Amino acid sequence: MADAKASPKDYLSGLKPIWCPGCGDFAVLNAVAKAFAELGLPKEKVAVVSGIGCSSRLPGYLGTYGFNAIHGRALPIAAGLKLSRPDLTVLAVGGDGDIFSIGGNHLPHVSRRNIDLKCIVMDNAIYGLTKGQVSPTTPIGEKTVTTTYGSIEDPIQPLKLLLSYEASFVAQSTSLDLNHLISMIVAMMRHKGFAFLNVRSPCVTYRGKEQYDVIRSRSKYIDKEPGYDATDMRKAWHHAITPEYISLGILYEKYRDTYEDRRDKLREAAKAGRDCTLTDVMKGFMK
Ligand SMILES: Cc1ncc(C[n+]2csc(CCOP(=O)(O)OP(=O)(O)O)c2C)c(N)n1
Ligand code: SF4
Ligand SMILES: [Mg+2]
Repeated sequence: MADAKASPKDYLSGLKPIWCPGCGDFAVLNAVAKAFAELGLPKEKVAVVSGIGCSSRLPGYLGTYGFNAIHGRALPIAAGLKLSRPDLTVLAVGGDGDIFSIGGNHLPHVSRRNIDLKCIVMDNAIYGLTKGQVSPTTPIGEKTVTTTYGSIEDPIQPLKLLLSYEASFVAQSTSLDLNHLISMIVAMMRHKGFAFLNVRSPCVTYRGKEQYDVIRSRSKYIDKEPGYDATDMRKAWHHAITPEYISLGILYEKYRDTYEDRRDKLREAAKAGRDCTLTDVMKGFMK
């Protein structure tokens, strides 16, 4: 049952974050607590799972259930948890290194299966915890401790990836706009199915303050366009790949059967014990 009296503070553990002053991850923590309070989620019905990284410390600062897993493995653990405990709201969080690099092979599968869990990436385009190595989202030409002349790699584009992985909810926000961030987290938590939110979250220590300037000067709130329709996949692609601006908002949201829905329908048919029922159920999925 929703706790009407819960305030954002009730969702915090009371541990003092050890992030550097100015780190974008503070805003994500605040936004998550505020979104949980707005949704009135019972604390004991929420589990936040992470991997390893500065950003992956986030579950420790929350007073919900939490699991700090190994590097890159937030998503498979979150998926297993959600499938075995459907009564829980399960949120996976982590960094661009954790989710797109070492853990990158898990994203396509939770997306295409449409498991009812949520994923927030704190994308600072660097490996923060390990002191500033190049990451899969570091822009080409960027100097880091492992690319002293500038990165020679083309970065991946998370929004483009998630659209092609068939994620049923794809959005982007930034630590620089707390209200927008809260609204995106609330929307993703309300979505039934796999929901992905990329958060442009500056690392002041290893990427400097210029990340703030870039996000501030190049962001565009795409869903403020008149007649904006988040179910339009072609528009979503445009906003995901355009080099002209950083798209903020829900790029794509479309409801379809979750993995759990199909599993339950098949189970019901199997229980009925008739082969023809099973075949009909399968045909329904293939439409
Ligand atoms: C198997 C394994 N490989 C490498 C590491 C070292 N390591 C810890 S965190 C990290 C990258 C962190 O970057 P990111 O996920 O972007 O998080 P951030 O610190 O930037 O928030 C790496 C390479 C590890 N802990 N385990
Ligand atoms: S190193 Fe970067 S990502 Fe890590 S806490 Fe400091 S500012 Fe944040
Ligand atoms: Mg990072």
